Amino acid sequence: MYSRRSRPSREILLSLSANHLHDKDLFSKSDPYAVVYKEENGSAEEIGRTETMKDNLNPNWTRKIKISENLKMIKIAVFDQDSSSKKTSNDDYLGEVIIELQVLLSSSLLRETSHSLSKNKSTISKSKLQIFAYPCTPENPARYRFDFQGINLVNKDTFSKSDPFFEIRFSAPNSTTEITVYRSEVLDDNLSPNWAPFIIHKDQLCAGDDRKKVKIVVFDFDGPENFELIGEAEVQVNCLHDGLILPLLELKKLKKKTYRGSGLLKIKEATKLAVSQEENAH
Ligand SMILES: [Ca+2]
Ligand SMILES: [Ca+2]
Ligand SMILES: [Ca+2]
Ligand SMILES: [Ca+2]
Repeated sequence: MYSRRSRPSREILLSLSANHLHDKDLFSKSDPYAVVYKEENGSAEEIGRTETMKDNLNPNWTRKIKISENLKMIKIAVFDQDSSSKKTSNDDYLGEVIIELQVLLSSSLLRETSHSLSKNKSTISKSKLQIFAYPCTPENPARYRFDFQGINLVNKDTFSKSDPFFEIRFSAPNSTTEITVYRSEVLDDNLSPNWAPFIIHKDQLCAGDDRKKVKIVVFDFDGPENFELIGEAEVQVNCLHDGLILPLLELKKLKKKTYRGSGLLKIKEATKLAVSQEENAH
């Protein structure tokens, strides 16, 4: 008799984005966030939620939700944040998807899948939720503290200066899908921005594998769904160190003889933090 070979269960990260969300704010656009629930016998228990994106009907959330691959059913619901409380009942409901996890994993482990966000089974909605699931190296409590600065960024505004922010992106294991894992604040009219330092978990940053390359992409913010590329730099996570300076390039301009780059990105600090006991909380 053979017994079924059991292997340790993996952890899975869910990367979520949505488009064509309903506008549920009177004087601005919806401020969407997504909540992932474990769905069991008709009751739903929250596992995690994304950050809120202000005035954006096509959000690409950066915070990844970690789940065990052993779950049977999950529900992902999207809300428009109207109150500061954590209670979803105070917010406008934008729709949900209920999926069997194995079905989701078989279709979305190597590519992004799109799901209709409906309010109930009979309605067809234009709103879509995109899900990309990818494995995470388990038991990885490490965190990093980063502090980034832009130097002499190109100006992308006509009547003022660029309003820069940056995103960190990485390509998921065995996939070319690029995932945004961090987005900085916007600093207005500033060509040498000193962004706020931040702490990020290794699993969120690179699915726990620091041999992965990350891309740091700097944009000029013109509006919540409207930004211009300033330039990008690529670097392996374990090569990030204090004082590292990376050229920011707009790749499609590289062929131009007159192109001199789009400025520099200085890594003022890249510290791997010591593992402590309170680390498990995200
Ligand atoms: Ca609202
Ligand atoms: Ca709003
Ligand atoms: Ca601009
Ligand atoms: Ca500006």
